[in-house]
Amino acid sequence: MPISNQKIAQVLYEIGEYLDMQKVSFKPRAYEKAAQAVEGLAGSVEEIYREGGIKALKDIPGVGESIAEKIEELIKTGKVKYYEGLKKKTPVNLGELRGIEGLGPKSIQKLYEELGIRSLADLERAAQRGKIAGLSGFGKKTEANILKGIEFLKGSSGRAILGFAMPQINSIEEQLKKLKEVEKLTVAGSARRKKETIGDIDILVVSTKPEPIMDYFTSMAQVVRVYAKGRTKSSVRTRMGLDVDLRIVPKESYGAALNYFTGSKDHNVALRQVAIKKGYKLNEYGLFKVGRGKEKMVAGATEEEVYAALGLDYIEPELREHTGEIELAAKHALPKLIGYGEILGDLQVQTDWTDGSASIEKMVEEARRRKLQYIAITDHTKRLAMTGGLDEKRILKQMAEIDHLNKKLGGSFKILKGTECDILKDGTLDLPDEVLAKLDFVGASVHSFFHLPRAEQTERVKRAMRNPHVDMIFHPTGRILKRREACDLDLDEVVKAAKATKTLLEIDAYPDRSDLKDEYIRKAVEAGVKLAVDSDAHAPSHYEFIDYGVAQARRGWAKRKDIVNSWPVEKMLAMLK
Ligand code: DGT
Ligand code: CA
Ligand code: CA
Ligand code: ZN
Repeated sequence: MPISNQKIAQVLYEIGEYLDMQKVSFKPRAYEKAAQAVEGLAGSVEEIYREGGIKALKDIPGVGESIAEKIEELIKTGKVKYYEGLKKKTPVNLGELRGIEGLGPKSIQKLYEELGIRSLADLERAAQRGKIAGLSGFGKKTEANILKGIEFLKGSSGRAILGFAMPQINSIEEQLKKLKEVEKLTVAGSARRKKETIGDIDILVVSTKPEPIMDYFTSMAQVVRVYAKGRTKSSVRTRMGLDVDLRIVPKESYGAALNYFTGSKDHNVALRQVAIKKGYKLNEYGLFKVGRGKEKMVAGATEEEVYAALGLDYIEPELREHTGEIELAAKHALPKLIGYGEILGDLQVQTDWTDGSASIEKMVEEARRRKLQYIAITDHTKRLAMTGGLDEKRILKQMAEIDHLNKKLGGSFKILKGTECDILKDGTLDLPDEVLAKLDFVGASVHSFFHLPRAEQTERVKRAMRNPHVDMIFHPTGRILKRREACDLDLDEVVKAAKATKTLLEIDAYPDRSDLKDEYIRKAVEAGVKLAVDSDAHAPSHYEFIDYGVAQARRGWAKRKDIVNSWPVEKMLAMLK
């Protein structure tokens, strides 16, 4: 079994965290940096090692001799002795406990030392009995937040984050497509509608010979359980904990089946009502004219013909949530959504000046390779000390470097001088106005005090928007899927203030953020607030997340004119405050 970059990164992260728990200095940060670099690599670390050995590993940014040796050991033996030793010293389930928002390595160490907490179950028991509130440095509020975090984790388990599940979906898709019996294959369900999280993967195949496909599907290497195996439908569970449904249909029914299995269920139900009103019957086999005991198929081979026969314009999968799309399709008034591939620039990019893994040059190089025309360098600011956030002096230095790089580029690509400036507790900013005034682009975001009461949190963000230099609020609600709830914010107020102050709102495409989410995007679009789709890249490979942000924008009914970084750089800059 080849070892994935993700697994290697996880081991490196955990080594860093165990070292941090044991109060070792400097080393934890080195492991974290190396882990980030590994995570962000486009190619396979194992292959890099097989081709070039330790020496090639050391070319990965942040990977020195000692870390390279550990990666080698992991690839060769599946284990790292050093890591096992650290685990023995503090035998806690870091993977589990780190899932609770706000629990860092040092708190975990303390909970272990004082209360013997090793697992999530231990933690929940102790919190329920009020034992955590009594520890110095914890208190009642922390205890309540821990319980909240545990509840949150339970509520969101079972669903996978689309962007993180996508490599798995692609791999299954590719394997099945290689079978000669597969005539056509489409991923349907919530993954086709591009929902931010998916309950399972639904795959639709056209074939006249289902048996060998089902045999193959139920015995793929990643399958750990077969729930059902039949001629038209099989269901399995993968090693990564995702369920996959495979359905095989004949060519004539493909469109109707795709429509049915794409959903959403509410969209399907409403569509069926339209059919009934027209004297038709709609199901996964086709659209039928019903009359005197006889049924005649009128459409079914393609989705387009099904919608057309119902008198509707084609409805993009991202809109199929039964929130008005059918009515508009009947009136030929659906919006023309922003398209994949229409993003020209990325307005949130971190570099190795703070917690990104790559240099400005590397981030520029990859952006150009992906045909972007501009990026804003938006490293963190000083309050976010753990990322090495920039103070006034260092950001001025970075600006000089960007000027220099822009000159070298000679206008073929534009690097914008930007920041991801922390919004402090009271809504003021982490950099002085004189510095913000010198930047091309100012993004501001909340990275602390996530639990302020609604009115205070809303006023905090509004105050930041009133700053004449703040162009955009990054990841406005601060949520992290499966880990942290959104801040309690009055989004209607935020949207109103964005409009009044001409502040942009971000659609952060990083898969576990997807922030703003679809319904809020739609509110912003309706209010005439402009948005941007950013990758929030911390490594070159992260630009690929942009498509998930576009998906989210489409689910929020956004058009090209709503998304400022789908515009050329001059036009985009001209619309900033
Ligand atoms: P998920 O998996 O929870 O993220 O959401 P979906 O939408 O992928 O739902 P899933 O996998 O249960 O079913 C796939 C599609 O099949 C769903 O979007 C619509 C269709 N479907 C499933 N059950 C029903 C049903 O009871 N009635 C109708 N009309 N359609 C259904
Ligand atoms: Ca599904
Ligand atoms: Ca399903
Ligand atoms: Zn951020």
